[in-house]
Amino acid sequence: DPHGIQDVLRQLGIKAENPAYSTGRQWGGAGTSLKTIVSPADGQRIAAVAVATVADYETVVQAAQAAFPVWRLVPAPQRGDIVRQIGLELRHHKEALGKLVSYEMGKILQEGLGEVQEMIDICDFAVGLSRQLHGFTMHSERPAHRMYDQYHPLGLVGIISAFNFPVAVWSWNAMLAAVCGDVSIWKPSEKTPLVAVAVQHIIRKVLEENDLPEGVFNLVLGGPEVGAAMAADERVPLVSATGSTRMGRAVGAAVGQRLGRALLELGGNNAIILTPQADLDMAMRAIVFGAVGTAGQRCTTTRRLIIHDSIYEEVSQRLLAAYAKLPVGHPLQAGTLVGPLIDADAVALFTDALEKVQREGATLLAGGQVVSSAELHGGHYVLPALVAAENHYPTVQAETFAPILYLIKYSGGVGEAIRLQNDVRQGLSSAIFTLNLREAEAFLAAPGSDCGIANVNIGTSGAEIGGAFGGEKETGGGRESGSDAWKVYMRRQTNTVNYGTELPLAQGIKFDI
Ligand code: UN1
Repeated sequence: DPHGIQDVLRQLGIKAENPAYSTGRQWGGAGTSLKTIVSPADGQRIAAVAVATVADYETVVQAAQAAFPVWRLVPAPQRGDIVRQIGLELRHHKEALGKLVSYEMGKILQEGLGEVQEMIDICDFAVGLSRQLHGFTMHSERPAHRMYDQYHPLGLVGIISAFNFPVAVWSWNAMLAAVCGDVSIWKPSEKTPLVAVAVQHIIRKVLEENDLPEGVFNLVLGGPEVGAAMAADERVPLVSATGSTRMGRAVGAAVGQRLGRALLELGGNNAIILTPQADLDMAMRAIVFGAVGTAGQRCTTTRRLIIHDSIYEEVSQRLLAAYAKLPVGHPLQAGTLVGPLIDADAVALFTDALEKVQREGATLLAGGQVVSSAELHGGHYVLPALVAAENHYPTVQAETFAPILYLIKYSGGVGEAIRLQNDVRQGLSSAIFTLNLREAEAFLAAPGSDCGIANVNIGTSGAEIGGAFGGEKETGGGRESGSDAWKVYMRRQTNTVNYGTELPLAQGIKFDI
């Protein structure tokens, strides 16, 4: 056990076999079928989890329904205090949880720790927010009338999270939901249930010490049937789902069918524009981190580089040099910058996309091989690929969840680069590197980037939690995390109070009875 995994599992309360669901402190569903979880880093068995059934989901929903009327009466700043304590517990377990994220999901330890830091950061954000669930006051058009809006707790919030950010995305949703007075039901990715079990154990101490009822923070380790049950469930007014566009379409349609609220954060096809006035030293670090970080498995991963032809040669040479010495290896090994892909299917998608795009006319410039060294045996490692391509190729238009960076040339002004950047079906993250004010502002203006995130002299990935996170078009339109994303977790109410002695009608309507 060179990486001390057994110690981490012990610290985080992971057993050899773990139950299928939890309503807070209590666990259940141990009798159902077992699923073994292996690490993408070395193929070793980590532990097993029981798979929740729709009946297990029903038990969890009932616990959540019972908890909601209690939890919504706890004053928001006191709900914030619970979140504050959760943030402290996460700090305490940052090292162990970061390591388990790294080992179960495959991202390098630095990124595993960074992910737990995002959880801590959103806790701090949510604590402050718990005293700032503000509405507006308006001036009524009628005399002796007062108008304002207020935000009430919404109810049960379903959280469907993906394997690539297996715990942070839960925290963005669950911590905001908690201070908003909602109770949450978390269905994590089937590929990464153990970190979810670990998180539930970490928050247990806080739930116990504060004597919280069962049902405020729920976990259900189910498959697509459980996701479908949640999406169709009228008792769940908000379903927040992160993952593929295919999954999002199904969830969005089911939630829409019952006129519920869906918060969707789906695929991206993120580009960085490099204009002739880019600071290339700065840009290189952003590009390489964005393209190969998390082995290309972030929804914000840089997938396209739109390069002015006057600097194309220099950029491609510098990238070739950087890619030639990328340390691909075990994610817990110090010095590794590129860990494994999540599983064998992901490796096949990577290889297929490279074959397909070359048939469409692209040139493979570097990487693209599956790594098969004895040292990395059992893991799903690939060499990140650099590909010279054109934006309209069908494979470039699709999101392949792997480290493939497409180099695309433009020759006109920044307007042409922006058109190429926008000419995909996804709209999550985007960036421009330029020291030219006109180019930067054109990129940020209304006819500029059509994405939910648009950065200047910063890459496409690694957003701070303080901003609203999400994107347009096939990315699904939802916003999670910072800014005023909390509003979607609440029920908005407009109130008008008449403290006068007359009953004037709005719009000056005369109606005498
Ligand atoms: C995701 O990949 O689903 O901006 C989330 C980033 C991270 C979150 C990514 N803060 O890259």
